[in-house]
This record gives sequence, C-alpha cells and structure tokens, in this order.
Amino acid sequence: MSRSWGFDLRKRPLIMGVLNVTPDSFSDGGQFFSVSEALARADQMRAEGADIIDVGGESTRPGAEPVLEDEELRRVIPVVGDLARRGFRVSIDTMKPAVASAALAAGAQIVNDVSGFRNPEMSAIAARHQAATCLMHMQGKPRTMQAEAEYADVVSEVRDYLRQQAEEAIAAGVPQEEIVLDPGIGFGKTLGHNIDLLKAIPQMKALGFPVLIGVSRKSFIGRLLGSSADPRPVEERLHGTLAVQVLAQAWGADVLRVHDVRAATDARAMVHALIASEDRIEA
Ligand code: HH2
Repeated sequence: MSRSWGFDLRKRPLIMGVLNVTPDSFSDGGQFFSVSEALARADQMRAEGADIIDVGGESTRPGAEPVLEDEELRRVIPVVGDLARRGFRVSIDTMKPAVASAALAAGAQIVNDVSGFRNPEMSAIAARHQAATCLMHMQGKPRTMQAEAEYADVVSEVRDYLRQQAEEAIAAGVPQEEIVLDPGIGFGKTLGHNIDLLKAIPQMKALGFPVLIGVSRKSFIGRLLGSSADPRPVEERLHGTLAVQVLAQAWGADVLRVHDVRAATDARAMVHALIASEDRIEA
C-alpha cells in the first residue's frame, strides 16, 4: 500500500482514532496497554468508521515523563505490525526517530510527530520511506509546556513555525503532497490560545497543506464546561468535544483526531450533509 493519508474524494475530514498503548495517557491511560486490548480497541474503532488508527506509546499530556526508546518500541511495534498486516491505515505518534523508523518498517503509513520534526533525523526517515506526515506545533516539552505558554501573537507564531518545518521537511525529501499541519491544541497553550488557533483554521489552511485538529477530551474543554479550578472530568467531555469538532469541520479541518469514533463519524456525517455542496453529497 502506498504511504499516504488516503484523503477522501468526498471531502469529508478523515477521522483518526486514538490508540494509546500507554499506562498514563490523560484520558485512557492503561485501558489498552496490552497488545490484545490495543488490537481489540483498533478493531472497534475501525468498525465505528475510523479512517486511520494513531498508535502512540508515550503520553504527551502536560507534565508527562518521557519514555525510554526501548520501552516505546516494545509497546507500539507489535500493535503497528499486526494492524498493518490486516490492512489498517496506521499512523505512529512519536517524537523518536528510531520508533518512527521501526513503525514505518512494520507497515505504518504516517508519522505523527507532536514536535513537528524538531529532530531533523525524523525528516530523513520520513523521506527515506516517502511517508505521509503530520507536523504539529508544540511550545517547549510536555513536562513543562504549560508553564511556558507565552506568545506575542499565537496564530502567526504557530503558522510561521509550521511553514518553516514543512519547508525543511520538503527540502529533506519528504513528499510535499503528504504533509499535514496541526496547530497543536493544548500543547503549550492557554485556553485563549487554543480558541484563537481553532478560529484560525482557515489561516492555517492558507499555507497550502491540509490541517489536522486534535481536541478530543482536552483540558480546555473541561475548563470551559466547568472552571479552571474545577474542570469537567475527562469522561464527561464528549458533548463539548463534538461541538468543537463540528466547528473545526465547518472551518475546513481535513483530519480530526478523536477518542470517540462513533460520535465523531456521526457528527461528521451530519455536518457534511448540511454544509457540503450538492456535487459533494452525490460523490
Ligand atoms: N494530541 C495528543 C497526542 N498526539 N497528535 C496530533 N497530531 N495532534 C494532537 O492534538 C495530539 C497528538 C494528546 O492526546 P492523547 O493521545 O489522548 O493523550 P496522551 O498524550 O496523554 O497520550
């Protein structure tokens, strides 16, 4: 299979289902930590309509401790290999070149790097495999990023960073038509920054690349539904998540990264039916 995002000609956003093979992810840590639990979860997400499964072995939640390379490999490679053999479109969520490389060799199609290829080895690996990529903006590192969330103009800083990372990746030989950009909602951003970036999806798209948005169950939703001191718990953020995903789709997001696949595909279908042009509906 070619290494591509496989964009839908009907122009609906792709749904990327989150598969965290971790003990400590912020909303589902420990739930899919064994290979068999992870595979069962992937099967369920595919049955619910996920277009891509995003496999991650290191939590990037604020404050998370880094995971050693061997441990990350041990968590994700058996899962990636099994899913790829069974025809899933798999993305590998990692910042580590060795993990990206092993996952691509095991059949992953897409490298999803929350640091946006800060490590130039990532571009070299993606170029060697001619892989599809998601380049995300993150300020700082997960362990400390929320303490460092400061920008003069968040939209232009994030946009300039993404443009620069995309240019560097292309210069290194990463296929341009397979690059997707992501403003990195919740990664070194305050509540206000997240809102500004979501409203700026059309400006991000103006860079000429598809845009991925990941808001599922994130803390800014908990804080908007409750308060900063008393946020809505993570398992009660689905309705808020869907509202944001609906708007992101209407504003032009091309990929939505979600935990609740059935809810997301239903919402996607409704938005598509209501706002798509007629030729798209018939396509
Ligand atoms: N968010 C998370 C992880 N990876 N990748 C992209 N491209 N965009 C995102 O917004 C994004 C991402 C964080 O969510 P989750 O995987 O559920 O949590 P954790 O990092 O704790 O495993």
